[in-house]
Amino acid sequence: RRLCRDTVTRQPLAYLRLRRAIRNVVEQGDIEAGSALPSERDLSRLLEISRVTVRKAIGGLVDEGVLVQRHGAGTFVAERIVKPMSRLTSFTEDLRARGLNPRSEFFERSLGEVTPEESMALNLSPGAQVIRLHRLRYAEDEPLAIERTVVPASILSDPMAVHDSLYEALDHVGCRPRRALQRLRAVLLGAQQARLLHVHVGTAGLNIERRSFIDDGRVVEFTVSCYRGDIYDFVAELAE
Ligand code: 16G
Repeated sequence: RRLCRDTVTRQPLAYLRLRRAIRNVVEQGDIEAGSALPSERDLSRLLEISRVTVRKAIGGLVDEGVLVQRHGAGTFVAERIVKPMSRLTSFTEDLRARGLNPRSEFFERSLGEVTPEESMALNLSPGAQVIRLHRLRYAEDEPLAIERTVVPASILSDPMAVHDSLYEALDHVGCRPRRALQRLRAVLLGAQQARLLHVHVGTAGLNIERRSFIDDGRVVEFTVSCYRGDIYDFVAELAE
């Protein structure tokens, strides 16, 4: 509706104008999340601008995470995942609550001796055993986060007990996290992380450290997660 020809073509850098115009339309909710954008050809006819310009503008918005392209299906307004910050839930629970199917690809699932850094994070003495998980977390086929977790082996002794969800495994041994401290930091994804998460190098990531505790005060996990900043919104309710 708002994408009329005059607003787009009068500028020297037409593709930047178009890019901004589409972004505004999406941000104002004129096109709903998940819905399809008109085809490149239709947009180019409608606005009387070249397809090259349209393609460039759309490509930029795909890089920004505003739009997503699906092979053979077209271009869609990206749907963001809103994650409440104030609830101590797991990746698996968050996704199931949204009707999505979580799964993990494990790079590491092992038992070993704690490193000095891990012993500080977990309040363990040197020489203690820990289990380590390094995983790529997916919703269906879409990678969403990379996580590295350490858990004291005194709480969970068999790394293979984590089939997919850590919190489910902790539930089984009666050690569900009750409280957690979380630190969130912005990062730019490097080559390796970007490749795993199927995004461009330099896409924003949310680096989140979580230390969770059980009732008796012991630290049950230390996890460093890298969530995709192009699709995740972390929200918290604040009170005075
Ligand atoms: C979430 C937690 C992570 C926890 C994981 C367990 C954040 C930022 N991080 O990703 O600390 O280890 O869930 O999920 O929310 P799981 O039970 O599915 O393995």
